[in-house]
Amino acid sequence: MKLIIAIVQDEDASRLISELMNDGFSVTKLATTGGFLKSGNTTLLAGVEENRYKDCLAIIEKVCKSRKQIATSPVTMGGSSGMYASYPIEVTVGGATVFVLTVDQFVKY
Ligand code: 2BA
Repeated sequence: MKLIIAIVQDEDASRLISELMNDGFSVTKLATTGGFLKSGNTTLLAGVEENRYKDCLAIIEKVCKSRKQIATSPVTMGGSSGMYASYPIEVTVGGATVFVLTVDQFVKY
């Protein structure tokens, strides 16, 4: 069995959950926050059988789109002056950041 951890954008989460569930996958949704943008994203957990995890990955790849976002980056001015200025930077977020872990044991009580 594999545990798929997929970090996706909020905009893609509902459709992704629907498509995964329609295909028979069990999913848990977590509300998470990206460390860099400090804005909300969604992390999905899916425990899937070894012979099906590639189908799960294919759905994630199909549904999750990459998008450009503008982030504000703080930069220090003049080293010891202690002054800060912000400038906008464009980052491409997603489609999805996915970790695939091998599960040692899966039990339900
Ligand atoms: P954030 O950390 O908010 O990152 C959002 C996007 O900002 C990233 O998109 C990337 O394009 C950019 N970014 C992140 N760190 C950066 C840095 N130090 N310098 C410049 N740009 C940077 P994605 O790579 O698609 O990541 C989307 C979200 O997936 C991340 O949100 C984070 O929540 C998660 N993530 C990505 N890689 C991860 C990893 N190795 N471990 C854990 N979570 C990860």
